[in-house]
Amino acid sequence: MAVHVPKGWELPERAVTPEHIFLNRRQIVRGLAAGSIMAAVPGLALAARASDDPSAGLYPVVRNERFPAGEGRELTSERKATRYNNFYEFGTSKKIWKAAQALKIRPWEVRIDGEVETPRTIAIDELLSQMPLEERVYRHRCVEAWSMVVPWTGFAFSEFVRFANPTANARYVAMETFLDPDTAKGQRQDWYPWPYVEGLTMAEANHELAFLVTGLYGKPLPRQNGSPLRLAVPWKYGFKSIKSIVRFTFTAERPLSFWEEMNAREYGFWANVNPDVPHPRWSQATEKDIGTGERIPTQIFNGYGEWVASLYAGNTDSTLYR
Ligand SMILES: Nc1nc2c(c(=O)[nH]1)N[C@H]1C(S)=C(S)[C@@H](COP(=O)(O)O)O[C@H]1N2
Ligand SMILES: [Mo]
Repeated sequence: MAVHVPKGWELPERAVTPEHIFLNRRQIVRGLAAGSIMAAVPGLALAARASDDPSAGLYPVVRNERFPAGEGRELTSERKATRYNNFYEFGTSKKIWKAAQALKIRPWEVRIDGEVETPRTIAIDELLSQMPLEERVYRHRCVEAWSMVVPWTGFAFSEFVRFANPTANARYVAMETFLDPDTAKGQRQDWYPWPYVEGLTMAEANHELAFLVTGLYGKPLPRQNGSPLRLAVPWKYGFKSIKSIVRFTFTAERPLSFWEEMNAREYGFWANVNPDVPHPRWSQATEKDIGTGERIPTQIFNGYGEWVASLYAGNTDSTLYR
């Protein structure tokens, strides 16, 4: 008997329960007028901060339903996703969200150079006005064995590649985070190879899942989540998803990423999620969902195998999964 096994994109959306946006824009404006009352309520202060962002009027945008959250997964609450972060520029604990408010997100320019027809620098708001924004619910799996499910807003990396117009010599794209030790105290710790760098092959960058993120929960991206521009490559460990990007350099040579430079044995260039390849110091078989608190099995390519496995067909690199 032929059994029809549904593909991920055929599964119902019931697994994802969009949470209510607890403040609408009018409430935020009213809150701003209330001034000092805001300071007493941290949640309100943060929402007001997001509305300070000149791109606030672009949100929310329509969700692309092509990428389901997965059976049994719920959206992680906005509060959890914005209060439990990795952003070493602001400290090595998960509680950097307050420190990250020091980040100056305007003016913000993005440099595009290396193997491109015409190197250029573009202001973030100009870039935003040229890219087709959509919302996508993605799973995010940190190498530390925790995970979340969040609605990012952004644009397909392939759209950005088209805009950047790389030459035929480009085989990789390197991305770089800002460097500003005055506001980011973590960058005064000089044993780290600042600035944070990550990279993808051109095939990965052009893959439909590779997403450049500018928003979260239908609002501009909070600073602690990597405002104003970060990457989301959900089939890879979270450290690949570089935050607060200021530069894209197209190259013929594979870039050396921040974590690879720190410890190549533990964190490689590929970093594809695989439950069967343990980290040298812990198992990757399961992960803790920081929303539900449940421990759940980790899936190959974080459950995106049906989309991305073909990218690595015939790739026998022993570091494909770390
Ligand atoms: N520039 C920069 N990008 C970064 C990091 C960082 O420390 N600095 N941490 C990475 C790691 S390990 C993870 S898990 C995710 C965390 O993203 P989130 O805080 O939005 O959940 O960001 C990634 N991008
Ligand atoms: Mo991570």
